[in-house]
Parts: sequence; structure tokens; C-alpha cells
Amino acid sequence: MTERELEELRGRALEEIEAVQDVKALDWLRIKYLGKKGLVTAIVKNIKDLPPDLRPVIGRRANELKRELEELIFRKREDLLRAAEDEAPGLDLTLPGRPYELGKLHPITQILREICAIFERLGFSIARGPEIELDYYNFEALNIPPDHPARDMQDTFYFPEGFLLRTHTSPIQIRTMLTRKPPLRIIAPGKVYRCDSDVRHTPMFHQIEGLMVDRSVSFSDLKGVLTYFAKEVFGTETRVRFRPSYFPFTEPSAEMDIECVICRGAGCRLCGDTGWLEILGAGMVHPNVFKAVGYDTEKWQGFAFGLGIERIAMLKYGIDDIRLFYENHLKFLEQF
Ligand code: 2U9
Repeated sequence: MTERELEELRGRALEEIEAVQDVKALDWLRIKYLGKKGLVTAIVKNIKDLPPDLRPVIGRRANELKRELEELIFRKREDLLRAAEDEAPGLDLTLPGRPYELGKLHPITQILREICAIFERLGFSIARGPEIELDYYNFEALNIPPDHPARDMQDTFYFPEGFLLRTHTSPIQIRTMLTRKPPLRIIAPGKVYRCDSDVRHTPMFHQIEGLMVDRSVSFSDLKGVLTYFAKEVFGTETRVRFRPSYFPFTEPSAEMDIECVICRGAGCRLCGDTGWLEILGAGMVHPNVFKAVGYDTEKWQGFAFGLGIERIAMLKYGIDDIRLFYENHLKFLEQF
């Protein structure tokens, strides 16, 4: 091996590296020159066989060449990889965006708002109150003393010191009457709690109650307002009827039925062959309730009503299991 031969080898290597077009071919070149049996490697290995006077100069040149080729191959590899990247299809900004699902309100919230809007059109305003209530506002002020049988049907979760989870939204009306003078027209929507659990009952459900107090409010006002409400929710063709009933906080009391949404009065499984579905309770506010809030029963009269939102939603949409509202299955919720 002479210095000239070494220079020729360098020239060929540089040319070949320069000409190479892809990483794989470059790898083969690296093996050809710098691999275990590579051309440059062989020179370095065989230095000991050269005449002693040539050894230092050829040894140095061969090592320089090895480093030069290593460096060159490394750079060439980077260039080839970058070029391949530039050619690859990149981000196409003209592609249409990926669609995403818009969220929507829970069906119970939708119906709750729809019903509130109906009563707002009749001049009622929305009132709210706490879900953790005092026994006094939830029961006593509503003419339900501690030994009253109505307490049995409205069992709930009790906290110490007279607090409980409200069993209806009626305490909202009590609180409103204690802080406002009549006349008033209010709607009290919200969550309520009872010790009940089956296909028609969940331990938490939603109610809307209403209260109208004025100098001369009669049972016919009650009938007019609630008939309008039923026709707005279930359609103007829907017939209604009132039946006598009992609630501790109203006297007289009634329940309102609508014509069955399935059989339209003919009789079917949903309405138990009666042709009618019960949708709410109502009545004229009991004098004891007015007394509890300090309203003069000689001057003021009022009607009140209460309904369960889940029940209305189930009848309106033909849902047969109340628990579906709280299982969070998107297939169910997406339908509303
Ligand atoms: C005050 C005075 C009177 C609210 C009323 C009903 C009749 C009624 C039930 C319907 C189905 C509850 O959700 S449900 O289980 N409610 O039948 N509620 S009268 O009467 C009041 C409320 C507040 C101060």
C-alpha cells in the first residue's frame, strides 16, 4: 500500500458516497469501506506488514481516512433521511376537519325547562330553595305534624338537628311566602328525595310545584291553568279530567288525568284499561298552611299543584323504566 493508492481509494470512496441515493445503499458503502472486512479497515489491520519507514505515514493517513469517511457517511445519512421526509405526504391543511359530537341537555332538564316556560307565559316566576331542608319547612308548615300518616309515604334521609333531604319542593313555597307578601305566582322546580326504588321510582327525582295566591283565586282558575298546561305539553287535542283526592296541604284536593297517550281513551296496558293517566295533584291551599306563614285567610286564597317531571317525560316519550334516565347510556340519551 502506497500513499498514492490510499489517495485513489479515498477518491473512489468520496465519489461513491456522493453518488449514493438511499440509506440502504449507503449502509452497503459503510460496510464496504469501514466494516470488519472493509477496505480501509484492512489497511489499518495490515500496517504491521508494511516496510517500517512507511508505517507511520500510511498509518496516520489511513486513520484520517477512516474518520473522514465515518463523518461523511453520517452526514450523508442525515441528508438522505431529511430528503425522504420532505417528500413524504405531510399535513394536508385543506382536508375537512374531523366532526365532533355536540353535547345536549339531559331529557329531564329539557322537559323541566319546557314546563317552566309554559308557566312563565302565564305570569309565574321561578323560585328555588335548598335540597337539605328543615323538618319544619318540609312537613310541619305544610300541615303535616310529626304523627301524620303522610310522613310514612314520604320517608327520606334524616340528618341531625331537624334537617332532612326534602321530599317535595313545597318548602320553597313556604320560604317564599315567609319572605314575600301576596299576591304571588311562583313555580318551584328541583330535585326531591324519597325512600323509593323500582321501575317507577328512583330515590331522587324532579318535581315542579306551583302556587298562586291572590284576593280571589278559585278552583276554576286552578282548572284553567292546569288544563292549559296539559294541552301545551301533550297537544291541544288532549282531554283532561279532575278527580277528588286528598293532600294534607290542600283542601279541597284533586288529581288531574289526561286521556291515555297510547290508546286515546280506548283502554290499554299503560292506563290499566281506564283510558286515563294521572299526571298531577292539586288543590286550594289549606288554611293551616296560610296560618303557618302568617297570611290572612279571610283576605287571601290560593291554589297549588305538584307534578313529577320523570313521570311526565315517561308519558310524553313512551319510556317504561324510570331508571333509564340515570344510567347514562348514550344510546338512550342521544334520542332526546
Ligand atoms: C304549599 C301549599 C300547597 C303542592 C301540591 C300535589 C298536590 C301533588 C305530587 C305529584 C306527584 C307529588 O311528584 S309527586 O309525587 N304532588 O299531588 N302537590 S298539591 O301543594 C302545595 C305546595 C306548597 C305551600
